[in-house]
Amino acid sequence: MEVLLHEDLAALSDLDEQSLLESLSQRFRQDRIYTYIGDILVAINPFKYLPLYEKEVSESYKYHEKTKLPPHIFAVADRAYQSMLGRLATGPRNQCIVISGESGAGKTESTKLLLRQIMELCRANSQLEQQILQVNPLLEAFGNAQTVMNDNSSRFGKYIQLRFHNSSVKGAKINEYLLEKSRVVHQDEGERNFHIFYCMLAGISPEDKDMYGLLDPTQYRYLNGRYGSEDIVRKWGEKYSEVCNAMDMVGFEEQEKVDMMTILAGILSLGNIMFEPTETDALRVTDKSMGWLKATAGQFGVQEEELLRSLTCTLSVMRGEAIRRLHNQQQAEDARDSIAKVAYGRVFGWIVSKVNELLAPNVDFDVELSEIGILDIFGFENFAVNRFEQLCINLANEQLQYFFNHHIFLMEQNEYKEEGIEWESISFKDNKPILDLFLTKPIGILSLLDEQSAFPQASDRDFVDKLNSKFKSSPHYEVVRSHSPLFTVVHYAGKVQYNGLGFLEKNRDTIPASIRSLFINSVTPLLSLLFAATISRTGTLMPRKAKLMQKADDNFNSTRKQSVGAQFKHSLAVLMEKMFVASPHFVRCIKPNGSKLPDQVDNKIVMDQLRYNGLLETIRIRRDGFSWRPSFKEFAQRFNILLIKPDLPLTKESCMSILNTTEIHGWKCGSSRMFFKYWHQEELARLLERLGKAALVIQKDYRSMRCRRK
Ligand code: AOV
Ligand code: MG
Repeated sequence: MEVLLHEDLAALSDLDEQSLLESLSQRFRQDRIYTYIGDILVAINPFKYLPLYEKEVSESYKYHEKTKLPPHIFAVADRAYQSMLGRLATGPRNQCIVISGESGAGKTESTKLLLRQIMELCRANSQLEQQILQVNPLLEAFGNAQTVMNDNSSRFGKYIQLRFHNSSVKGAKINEYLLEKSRVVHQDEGERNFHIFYCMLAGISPEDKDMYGLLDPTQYRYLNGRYGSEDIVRKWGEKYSEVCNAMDMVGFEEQEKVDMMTILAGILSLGNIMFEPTETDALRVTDKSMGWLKATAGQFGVQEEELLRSLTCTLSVMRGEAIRRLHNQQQAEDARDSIAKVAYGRVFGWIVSKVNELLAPNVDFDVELSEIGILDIFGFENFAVNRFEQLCINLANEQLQYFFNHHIFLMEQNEYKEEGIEWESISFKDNKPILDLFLTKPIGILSLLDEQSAFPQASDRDFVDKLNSKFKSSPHYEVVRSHSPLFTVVHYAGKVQYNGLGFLEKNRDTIPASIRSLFINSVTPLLSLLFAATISRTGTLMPRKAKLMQKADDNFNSTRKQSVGAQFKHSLAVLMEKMFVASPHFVRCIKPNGSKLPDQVDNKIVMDQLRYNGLLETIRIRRDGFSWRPSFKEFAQRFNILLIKPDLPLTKESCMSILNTTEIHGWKCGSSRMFFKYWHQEELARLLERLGKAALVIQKDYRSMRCRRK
């Protein structure tokens, strides 16, 4: 029993796959959803409310000793915060908390709990704290949606950076990654559009509904003509007030909110515009949807004729001459959908950049800020049909797994070798080859996709044929024999079959100039701003530079515009760079079953996750390894106080004599650094604290002695 209930799996001497599974599910059945592997937190999604996050619990985890309380997500918050303040250990001041797990495993919930607890820790209690906490409901409304894997699935990735000066929070910045815009115009079976549409329709007052020109929800094609039960609609309505409230708190202006909702209403109307061929070459809008055309033009604040033109034909300039090409029905429908996607995407990007503007730290330039970043991306996905979006999402998860492996296995074991520490190597499933399959130049999947996207005539089939011929012998790639352009990637977390249809178009993601000029001329201020400016990779609006760039890609040959794949690759690389120089904290979320049900463990599903996460290997390395490895200088500088000799030379010998005065065992000395087990950090921090307290007592005694003398 003692073994099964152990709170730190790294403390167990003997553990195999089966007993690990048993141990975790035993704990889970007792609602102990959190377990440590050394300094790594494993969290199993309970899919039910647990009384784990109340005020008293939050209080008890502030500045606590790790071993005194059960494992908890609040403990991770505490550790990150204390480390940032330099109270726990040496190492980079900037922290990053990396949360991983497949779709529905609990990453976003963990992120919210972490944010909440960090705000509690820095006792922000200010307007800024409220603003920061309100960002999540706002982004979730616009960026999350129901999928078959998760009712509140994040359809974008985010890295939230909390900025501090000493112990107090000064601001925050959000980086967002690749919103799944295609969801606006299409959802698969059992899925929904972004939450905000349903919330808006459910929560809006009758007067506002009239003002925005909204009709009955079941009428809208982009919502699949589906709505929800009374119960759900009531919840959406409540959520709408929360979102409006969040916008107010964060600092959005009334007019901006009105504009935003009007644009959303316009997107819904736009989706209902249908076309039919005429006897001549031209297309026309069906009689039934003439009303929708009018409504859309009104909502977007544009001329009806101009909107119609940009739907039914393309204007291009060739050798100085304007050429008009009429669309066929399919092209007109594609144009309609791409307007909807781009408008929604821009609104989302604008929200993020506005949030960043409002939450930017208000400090002098020379004030040095430290940071805690929390990474919450879209989890690994494997649906009935997997498209370009899933490919990007799964690539991001590969990258994250690589980051984990690199930190936990590679870096650590390399240092043992370099520093001459005796060590029996622990093998792990290295996913570098899969990352290479995607990212290598010039023949990775993304490069080949870019190459094909640059040919206007190339088809999705050509792209998949290229992949097949280049990668047929790769162990991480499988050719699929089919009429459709299918291919399979063997990811770290399992095989995923992708459907290449639409890859080239989605990767190019060009907006015809006619659409841009249509919107620039909109009388809705926000819409015109969104298209006059561009949103940079970092999420800020850059109007001036944007105009110059836009000129370049308005020339229809958008060769100079970076593809979606290339942008994504770049933003992942920037993120990794940032994370590699911070002190990481890992939270590994596990999904207990595939049915989103409480109190149920599906052994196969959990075992799969334990395996591909490499949890057994992680336990071994945390048990036997030395996860804290300060240099002699770092260590001696910080802990010389234990010897009460501030002028101690910063050498190996000093480190050893410091440690010899303590009762700490099991550490080792390398050639340039010390090697400690994960629990040593806390033990040393405790010694320092005790010393600090003793010093206070001495000071107090000394002062009272002086008083008495007087
Ligand atoms: P995800 O972020 O990992 O999936 P979420 O954090 O959205 O997953 O969790 C999915 C659902 O599980 C939530 O909506 C909650 O109902 C439930 N849940 C998760 N954690 C807890 C918890 N600690 N206590 C109670 N319920 C919880 V995705 O964004 O799809 O990759 O893309
Ligand atoms: Mg999520």
